[in-house]
Amino acid sequence: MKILVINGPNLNMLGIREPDIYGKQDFKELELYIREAAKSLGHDVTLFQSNHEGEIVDIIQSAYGVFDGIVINPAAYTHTSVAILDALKAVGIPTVEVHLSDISSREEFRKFSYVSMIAKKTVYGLGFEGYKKALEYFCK
Ligand code: CA2
Repeated sequence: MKILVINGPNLNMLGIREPDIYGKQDFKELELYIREAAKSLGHDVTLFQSNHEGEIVDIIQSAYGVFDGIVINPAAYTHTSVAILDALKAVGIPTVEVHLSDISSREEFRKFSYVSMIAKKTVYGLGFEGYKKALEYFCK
């Protein structure tokens, strides 16, 4: 399947700080992991990362009629962005949400996710492996 993987703000800084929460590996290693996981599952994957909410809305809109599925880690926008939720609703592309950390056991503000309102599945607390689990959803 054609899958668009979107990573949100600050994920490009992985490995630089907070290794206890997000692990020691950097963003390049995450992208390599996602590419290899997608290949092993037979998916055609496109990767996108942005620190800007509007750019994430734009890439979701441009996915309409092009991609069969979206895997998204909206990062901090998870907890704030009605715009990203609305874009996902607008395109109607099946979406799986991923978080590296266990957002259910961190600060109160991380427990709520707008994207979870539309996501077919949410995977959290599994580190890089969460992206593979998300890609596996599209093998069904
Ligand atoms: O656990 C996740 O994947 C998050 O989506 C990561 C976001 C956070 O705002 C969400 O609540 C949960 C943060 C992305 C990266 O943040 C960094 C912080 C310090 C050093 C490097 C990256």
